[in-house]
Amino acid sequence: MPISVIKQIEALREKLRYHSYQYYVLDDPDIPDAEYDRLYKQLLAVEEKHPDLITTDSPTQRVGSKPLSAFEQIEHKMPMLSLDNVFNEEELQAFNQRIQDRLKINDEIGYTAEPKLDGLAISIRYENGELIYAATRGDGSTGENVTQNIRTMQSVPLRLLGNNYPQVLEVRGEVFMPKTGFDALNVKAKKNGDKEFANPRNAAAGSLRQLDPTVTATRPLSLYCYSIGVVEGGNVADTHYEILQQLKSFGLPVCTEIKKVNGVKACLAYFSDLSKRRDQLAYDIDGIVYKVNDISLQKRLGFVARAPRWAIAHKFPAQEELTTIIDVDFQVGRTGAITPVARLDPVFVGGVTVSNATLHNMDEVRRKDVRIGDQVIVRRAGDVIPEVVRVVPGSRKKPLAEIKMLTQCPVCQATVEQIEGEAVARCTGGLFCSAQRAEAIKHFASRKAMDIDGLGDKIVEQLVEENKIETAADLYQLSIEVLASLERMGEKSATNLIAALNKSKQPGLSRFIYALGIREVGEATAMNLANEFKTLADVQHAEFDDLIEVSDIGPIVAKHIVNFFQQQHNLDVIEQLLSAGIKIQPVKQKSFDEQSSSVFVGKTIVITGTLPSLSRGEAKEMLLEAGAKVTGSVSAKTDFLLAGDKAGSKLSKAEKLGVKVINEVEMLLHLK
Ligand code: D41
Repeated sequence: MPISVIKQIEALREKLRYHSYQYYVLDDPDIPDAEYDRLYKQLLAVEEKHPDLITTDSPTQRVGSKPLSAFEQIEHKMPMLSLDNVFNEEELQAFNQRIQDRLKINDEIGYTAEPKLDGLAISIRYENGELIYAATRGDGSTGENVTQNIRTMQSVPLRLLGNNYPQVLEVRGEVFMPKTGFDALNVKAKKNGDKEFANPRNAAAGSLRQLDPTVTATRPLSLYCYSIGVVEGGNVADTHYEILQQLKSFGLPVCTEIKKVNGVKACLAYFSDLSKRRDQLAYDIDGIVYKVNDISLQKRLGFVARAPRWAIAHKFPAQEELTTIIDVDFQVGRTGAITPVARLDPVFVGGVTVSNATLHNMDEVRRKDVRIGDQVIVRRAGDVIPEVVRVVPGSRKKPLAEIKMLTQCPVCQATVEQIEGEAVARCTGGLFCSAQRAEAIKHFASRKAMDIDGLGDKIVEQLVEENKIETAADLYQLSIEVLASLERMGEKSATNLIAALNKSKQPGLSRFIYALGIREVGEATAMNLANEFKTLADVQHAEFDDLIEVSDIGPIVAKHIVNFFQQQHNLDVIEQLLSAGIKIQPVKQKSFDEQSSSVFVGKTIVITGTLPSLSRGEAKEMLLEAGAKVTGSVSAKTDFLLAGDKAGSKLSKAEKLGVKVINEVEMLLHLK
């Protein structure tokens, strides 16, 4: 191979990368598109003559050829956290105050302020400058491998620029669809008789979840990076703002609106400025994110549950529109709660057409004095269920009938009960009520639960109504024939659904607990239960007193959990699920060294012996600050024993129980 060819190819690739960088990252194209195309075609031609010189990081290698049959799961080596919200100045002040109190700082805190893009969070891993994989956020611990699709995005470098990047660099950011690209995509969809997308966020999500990367390649997706995950073999700056500048210098796109601001007043000024310019931005945003700029302060603040204490999303107010209530129906939820739902004259609000809105419960109906025929204001914020806010004052021109709660369940006719002191009314039919059963099964199959692809609400309703299934466990006994006999189901979708059911058979413990649909046990609580008890059997047998020890679980939730596992039919369903081949994956206990700087969050730690430099009180304070629980005695629930000199009986007990023992240096290293 002549050296000159290799050099020519590399020079062309570098030029193309550089011009892409000018265009996508700096937003400052330095050559006309036609010139870029000419260079690109030149590279294609040379590569065609020398196929053995094609590398995966070549600008010509964005679109892989093979569609996938499903996305693989990828575990995030450092979890992708979520963001807490505030909705007004007062809540933002309180956020800032908590930070000042914790850090014991009276001066104004330095923040960065950035638009909160309305897209999907992803993580992209580079090793030695080369894009290795990209994964969606998923539940924060595990996401889907969308590498093929991310590679098709022109703004995502397949190779980082320069040579100052760390050996391993995970970048986190938001994939979104700019407004003009979205409009063009919908015009095209309409012309071709395809389904249009409701809003840019849905379009971005749909495009990223394509199994065929050639489809994704035609979609106008963009990326802005907003933080980093794992970094190895290299240094990053010590402020958030400078880290973002570094990312930019590696060729990664970063939003140009990000600013440094000091104190709450400056945050609010930024918020107000961007609110005014929101419509002129090229992309949809649903708020502003503020982050403590200094990384060492971020580390001192740590995390609670799954969100950092050092960042907050300040959401724009929900959008509101006027419409009319055509009717009120009652829906039965999986726990029997009966919710009044307003049927509306369809109205476009917050990016989608809304024709139903919740009225929550009868207390709310009475408080707002909502009646059929009223003109009302409906509100929709982000991904929240639309709600009726209030009746338009003075709009009721004639007397209208009051809305009354039903006395019998609209589905199973069982009595509806209203418990003293509770706002919600409930159907007493329990599992005899097909609506409750159907809702429980829908919840079981949903994305954040067992994630059974293709088992939509309508299918579950049909299966339950036609008595083809009674419980979630029956799903795993369905045959292709039975499924294919359903309305709007063919042989092919039936086969796919069976495959999806099989694929769902290896859930993590927290997903499985969440899927059971125990009252008030959401994703975060399920995660806490899994981490605390490690096995399903231990969760099942946990007593009230053990449960209230778990973070986020109070007496009411603890009681719901105990009740759930006392009911024989629930135990039967669990038994049937396990004998249908569901294998709950063991809770992963990462080795100490693999864990991120947040190793102590939510962990139970015992301190013993004389530490070389700190007093036990000081060590305790630092650990509490890092989100740990510090207790006095070693038990099976202890995560770490921090041991100094003359550790004595606690050390021997920890060793016997297999509790990880660390010393002061190890603790300090992991607090940094
Ligand atoms: O623009 C966004 N949507 C955005 C999302 C942003 N600008 N910054 C973010 N920062 C974080 C932390 C502070 C946890 C690194 C985020 C998100 N998280 C986020 N997006 C989805 C879940 C969390």
